[in-house]
Amino acid sequence: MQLTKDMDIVVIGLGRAGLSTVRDLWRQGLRVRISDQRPLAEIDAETRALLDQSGAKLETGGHSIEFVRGADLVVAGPGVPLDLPALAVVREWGIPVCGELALAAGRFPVPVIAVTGSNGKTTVTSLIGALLQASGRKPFVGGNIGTPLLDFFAAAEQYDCAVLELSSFQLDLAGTFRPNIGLLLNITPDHIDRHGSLANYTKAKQQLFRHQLPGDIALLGGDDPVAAATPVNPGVTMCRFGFGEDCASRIIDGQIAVRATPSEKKAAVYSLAGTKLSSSVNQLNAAAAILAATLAGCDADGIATGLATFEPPPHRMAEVGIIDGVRFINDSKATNIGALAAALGGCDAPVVLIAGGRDKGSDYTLLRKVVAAKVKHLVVLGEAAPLIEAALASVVRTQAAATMEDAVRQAKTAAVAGDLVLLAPGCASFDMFSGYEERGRVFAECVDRLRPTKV
Ligand code: UMA
Ligand code: ADP
Repeated sequence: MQLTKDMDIVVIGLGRAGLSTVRDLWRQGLRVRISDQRPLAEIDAETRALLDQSGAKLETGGHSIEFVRGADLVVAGPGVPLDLPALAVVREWGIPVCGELALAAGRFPVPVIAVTGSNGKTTVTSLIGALLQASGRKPFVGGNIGTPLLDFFAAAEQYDCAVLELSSFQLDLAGTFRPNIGLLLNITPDHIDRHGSLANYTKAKQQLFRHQLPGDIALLGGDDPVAAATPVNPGVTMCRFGFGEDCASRIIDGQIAVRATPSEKKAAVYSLAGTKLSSSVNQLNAAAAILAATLAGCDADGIATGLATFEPPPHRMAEVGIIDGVRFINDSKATNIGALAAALGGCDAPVVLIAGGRDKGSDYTLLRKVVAAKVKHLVVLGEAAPLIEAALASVVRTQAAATMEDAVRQAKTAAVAGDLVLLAPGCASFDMFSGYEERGRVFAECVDRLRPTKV
């Protein structure tokens, strides 16, 4: 996006991404005004001091139409809803609205690998980073995973490639951003409350490939019908990964066989035995990441080393204890029904499931089949409890819990030796916790308290 020094730019939302955006614009010598819905007192002291020093105009406690008047460009943070009244007016006035990806478009001096999908983004993004690093490369790893993507430009000289995790929120306002290698892992319903429909959510995800040019690469999840059928631009190389025969990166008996080009006679084969990537969803994630790393130029030794040493991010199908023969699994990051279904699909023992939290407009009846097949008892928790109970009580014995402590105790009572107690909420955590990390931590603490005390 072409920016000029005389432009009046308004940034809406001063979170991690918003602050990184402001810094990026300042580095380019541009003037910025900032609007945040939080009252001034809730903005941390360091940020306030920085803003004071800069003399930037700041609006707090909401977004007024007056404040955006006269802007030449409005940059919205990823968490800012697009139907915000101030943004609607801005659009009516013909002022362009963009996000951080649009500001990054065309500026990366290194190859960009970008990962999106409903589930597996963080695991695949961090795994690609690990494979590149083990191959002697210097990747920037950022985006939705935590480090804002515009931070890249604060130290661009340190990196020889960028690996970005991208959310549908970011892709909604991506401008002409294009990755050299784009990965779409899967599409299952999520964030319907924000996007309005599954069709809009799907469109946002597929936006990843919209501006790719001949020579770029699109990698698609082969086992997900929507991802696999995503159209790509003429001249873009498309490969799939998954279990199917047509996959360039194919899972066969827990091993990944990769043919970077169809003409390659012999596949490179990577075993996941002895790695922390052996679960069925992580086999898929490994197939995606290995393919991306191979196409980015990593050699087999580097990839094998990266796989062997990779530590998956926490709160994803992590065993937190075995008590009286019952295994307790923390999958607090399962914040949508696709992740919940995938978690259940990979369970090899009867499951006592703890689910619920803040609803995101999900249709829980889609879980009936997998719940009927895998779950012997369901404990529902949080704001979505009545919705989940209404959708699933006809296929499984269901009980409501008021707190995580209650939920864990009820689950333990319903389980016998050999069963799994699985926390896979299928919902956001913000009704009861600060985030999925706190929810997972509290779950593990409650499990710990079930252990017999030593005398
Ligand atoms: N705000 C407003 N007006 C609004 C809404 C929010 O002013 O209408 C302000 C809030 O007061 C707050 C700030 O915006 O000051 C919050 O900004 P944000 O919600 O855009 O979040 P950031 O802190 O900037 O974090 C964002 C991503 N958050 C979201 O997309 C919601 C982080 O992803 C990302 O790690 C971070 O940028 C760095 O790139 C988190 C996330 O939950 C993990 N992502 C969603 C997901 O994974 O499902 C998409
Ligand atoms: P994201 O960043 O997309 O949220 P994560 O790697 O953080 O993805 O995993 C989120 C949730 O999705 C976890 O519950 C995890 O067990 C599950 N998951 C991970 N990979 C996949 C996959 N390929 N397909 C379905 N679910 C997955």
